[in-house]
Amino acid sequence: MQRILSTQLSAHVGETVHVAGWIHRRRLLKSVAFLILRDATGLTQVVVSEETVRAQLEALPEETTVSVVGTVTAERSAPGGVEITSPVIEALTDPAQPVPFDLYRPDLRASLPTMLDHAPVALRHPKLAAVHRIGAAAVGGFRAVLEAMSFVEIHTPKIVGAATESGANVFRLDYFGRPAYLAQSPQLYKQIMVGVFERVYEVGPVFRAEPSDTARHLASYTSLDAEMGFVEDHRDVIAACHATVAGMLAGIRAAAGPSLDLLDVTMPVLPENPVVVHFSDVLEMIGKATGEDITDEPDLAPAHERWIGGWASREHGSDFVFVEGYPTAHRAFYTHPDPARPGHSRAFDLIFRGLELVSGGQRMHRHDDYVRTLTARGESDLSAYSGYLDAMRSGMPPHGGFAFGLERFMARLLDVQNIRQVTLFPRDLHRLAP
Ligand code: AMO
Repeated sequence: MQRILSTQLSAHVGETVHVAGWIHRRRLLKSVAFLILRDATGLTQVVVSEETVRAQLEALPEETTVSVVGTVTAERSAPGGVEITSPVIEALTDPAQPVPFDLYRPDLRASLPTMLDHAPVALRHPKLAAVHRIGAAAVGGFRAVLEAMSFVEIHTPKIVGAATESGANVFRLDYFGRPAYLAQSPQLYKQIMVGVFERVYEVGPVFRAEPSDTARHLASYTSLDAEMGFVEDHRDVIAACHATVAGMLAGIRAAAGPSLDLLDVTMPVLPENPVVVHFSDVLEMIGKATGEDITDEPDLAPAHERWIGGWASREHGSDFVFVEGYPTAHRAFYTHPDPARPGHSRAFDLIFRGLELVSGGQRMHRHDDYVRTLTARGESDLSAYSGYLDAMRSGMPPHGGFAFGLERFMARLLDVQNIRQVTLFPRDLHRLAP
């Protein structure tokens, strides 16, 4: 008999059906026992009255997978208004090993380390699973909106010959006797691919050897990258990034409604037009508001990001604010300087509820500018950049792009303290398993 899912049961009242899933909870009362069965779509109540079936159920702990054949019966108090009666139960595995938490409680009561140590089972909790359903919907929205804007999806190498972001946090590895690195970003390849498709995007893992333990850094995270050609300046890139955020939020609303309800998520406010403020103006505003002298800061500290996030919310009713014009010296080598403001660049960050979510900007596109910049930054051997520099020598249009950290996005969206709470299997200074 073909298996059906818990959400399909109500269409089969009076029929004999086959369901299967995990034992979410057993309630062994005196006269009757209940088996709450969990599948990917929800819960099914199974009523056990017969002695031998009850004895069988008593020996099957929570999380054991079982198959049940029984009759669908209307019952108003059961999940979905139906339950299964007269069941025949078959265990599909050995009885499950106990875990240090109850998955049937509305919230998983365990510390973060316990949850992460037991992630393969903890992730089955409906609220934890909902986090990753929302993440999947966000990525679906990212893909859909970029496809609609004629971006082409690419897949670039994750083992590379050059550091792209900064030499400091790169994982080195032995590549058949030669030095190589785990890709810190698809930056160089996505730029090269603008020369092929004009507009490209990528969803993939990137690697950062983050030397410190913070609540917002992972050693491996999911980067949502885009890059586009023939831009006027970084403002075109900001417009595309803004549209992408809107697409991600729309994707989540369309595909993850029940998960948003389960987690009681307050969806962020994204105004129709992006809120954009210059880096120098941010420092000036913070200086005025706090009395701090921060006019020479090369970057925004986390406290400054929180401040500007609060400002955007108060002044513009927006959960998002773009900061443009970061000092060139503090950005990656490919950053396009702002010809109108010496020392400042056409790079931007997008701050979401007070945390940096996106970096992006216009890139340089002339070969000689790259050689000069890389040399000035102390790169004596440019051979590691040879393919990239070849592209720059062969007619690259003015271009720019941006990258989101998916886990950062999820952390702010769901308002959690630690990025690990929204990461499937976090990798950090201490954690390599599970
Ligand atoms: P950047 O290094 O700023 O820029 O990274 C882009 C975004 O990725 C996220 N992020 C991280 N998330 C979790 N753990 C980390 N260790 C971590 N590091 C970064 C942040 C950040 O805003 N090539 C450029 C992007 C571009 O210009 O297109 C880049 O990688 O959300």
